[in-house]
This record gives sequence, structure tokens and C-alpha cells, in this order.
Amino acid sequence: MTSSAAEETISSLKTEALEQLSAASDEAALESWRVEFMGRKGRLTGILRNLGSLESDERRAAGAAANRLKGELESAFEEQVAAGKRSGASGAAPDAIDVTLPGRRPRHGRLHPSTQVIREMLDAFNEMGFQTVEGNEVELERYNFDMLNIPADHPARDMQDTIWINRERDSIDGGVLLRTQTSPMQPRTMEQQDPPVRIVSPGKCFRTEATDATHEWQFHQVEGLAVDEGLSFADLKGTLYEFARRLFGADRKVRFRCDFFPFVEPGVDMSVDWNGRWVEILGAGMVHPQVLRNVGYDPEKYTGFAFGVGPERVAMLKYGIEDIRHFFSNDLRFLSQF
Ligand code: FA5
Repeated sequence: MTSSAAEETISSLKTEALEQLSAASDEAALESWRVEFMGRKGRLTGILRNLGSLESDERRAAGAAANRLKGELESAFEEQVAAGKRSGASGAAPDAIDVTLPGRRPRHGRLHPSTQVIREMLDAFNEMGFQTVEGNEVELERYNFDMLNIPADHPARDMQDTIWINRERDSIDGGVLLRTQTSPMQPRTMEQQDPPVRIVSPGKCFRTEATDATHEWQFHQVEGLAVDEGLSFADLKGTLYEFARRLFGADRKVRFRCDFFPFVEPGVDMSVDWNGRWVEILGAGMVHPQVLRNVGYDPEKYTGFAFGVGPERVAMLKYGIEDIRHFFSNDLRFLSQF
């Protein structure tokens, strides 16, 4: 056997072996292939054995080619065994695409109705000059309550029965909780920048509510805050009227009533007419001087207004949804209507 003849034999053995291997579809065929080509008396082993009869130069070249082929056939064999296991007994790969099936339109996902309404609300406020900032769902007691003029013994805390993560008041930050409102973004923002401030901040809030048609234990709010020299209650009303006009149209009736929140003075809530019934969608008011002092702003120089809107309530009014509990029950029959 000359070197080139040996290399030619190796090359044609490769073609033949790979062809037969790809046709070996069951365990028995794979085993007889292995015995024929790779076994102790197999054809490749035979070639390797005969290398000794060649001249040393020729032996080196043919030996390298034969060893390369051995490696290639071994990995091709392993691959074929693995493919056989994947396809199971039927012999057809389970993930094979059946091109004879009729085409089907893929199901499209869509944004949750709360997200859609939040985006619409943010668009309205952004166009009025409010910048969007993001807050944390897990909040410090200090920002959720203390900085907002709600000290530990204040009865207003009871109205927001709270999901605590850690109740220890071992530092100025106090405990850790799932925020009950987006209002902590007021002091957090004011600590970071000097006036003028004009921000909106969307996000989730959590309270241990006894749920009913208009109360969930988790819901969203969009907080708003504007602080500058000379802002008045007229600015608050103008902003919220414009917001209601944008979201509900010019004909929808809205109503302001006095309300109490420790971080504003005076405080109001705004309700929207729903078939002759008033549904409250937001709390608002002029920022309390103590809240401005808490962040180092001078209340003699600056005034501001703040508001917190519930987008689920807004969506209920916009689309005639009669029960807020649909929003988080994850029922596609409800969610796919929006
Ligand atoms: C507040 O949470 C105040 N932080 C709002 C505020 C901000 C006042 C800035 C003044 C200045 P209240 O608890 O009323 O207030 O909630 C405000 C809005 O969030 C409600 O009008 C309602 O739309 C929504 N909301 C409150 N609780 C729930 C609930 N359990 N389920 C669904 N929406 C709720």
C-alpha cells in the first residue's frame, strides 16, 4: 500500500461510512455500523493496522489522515445516537416542522389596560410640562409616611393599612414596607433637585384592603408634583381639569370636594360622573409647608401642588368596567378586550 493509495482508501472509506451512518435510523443499524467501521475487526481499524507496512514518511501522512477520520467518525456516531434518542421510537424528530399544516395567524400580546391608561395619562401630563420619574415599590417608612408629615402616631396611617417587610424603627429611615401610595416620590424628588419641580411618577401601591368593586389590595397610582415660586390653587385646578378633559372628553362632569391628607393644605379629591354616580379618581392639594421644610425648601419662597390619581379607576370610567378586581385576576377574556 503506497501513501497516496492509503489516503485515497481513507477518503473513500469516509464517504461510505458517513453515508451509511446517516441512513442508520435505529439502534440495531447503528450497532452494525459501529462494528463494521469502528469495531476491533472493523475497516478503519484494519487500515490503522496496515500502517506499519508503509515507509516512514508515507506512514506519518496516512496515520494522521486515519486518526483524523477516527475522530470524525466517533463524533458523527455520537451525534447520530443522540438524534435517534431525541426523535424517539417513531423516528421523526418531534420538533420537525410540518409544512403541510395550514398557516395560522400568531396570537399577538397586548399591553395591560392599566399600562395603556397610565401611558395615556403620562402623555397628557408630559405635554403639560411634567417629567416622568420612576420610584421604588419597596419603600422606607421615612418616605412613605414621616417626610410626608405623617408621624408614627398619626391616625392617617390607619387609613392605609400597610404591608410591612420590616417594622423595626431602629434608624431615621424607620421600617421597610410595600409603599401604600406613590407620594414618597414627592420628598424623594425634592431632595434630589432645587425648584422648579414638575414631575409625574407612575407605579404600583399596596394596602391590606378589604377588596370590593372599587378597592384592590394592589393598584397603581400616578403621582404629580409641581413646586415653584407663585404656584396657586388655580394652577392645581387648571392642570387637573385639563387632565380630565384629555382623558374623558370635554363633556364629562368632574367635581372637587374638600378632603384631608396630612401632606397638603388645603386638600381635595376629584370625582368623575359615572351614570349619575360620582367616582373618586384622585386626591390632591397644595403641598404642606412642613413637607417643603422637610426637604430644605423655603415655604416662604416656594409653593406647590400635588396629586395622586388611580389609573384603574380612570380605566373603569373610560371603558365602563364595573369591578376593579378584573384588572388583576388575569382572565384573558377580560384582558383581550382592550
Ligand atoms: C392617596 O393615596 C394620596 N397619596 C393622594 C394624594 C397625592 C393626595 C398627592 C394629595 C397629594 P388616596 O388613598 O385617596 O390618596 O388614593 C388616591 C387614589 O388612588 C384614589 O382616588 C384612587 O383612585 C386610588 N386608590 C386608592 N386606594 C385604592 C384601592 N384600594 N384600589 C384602587 N385604587 C385605589
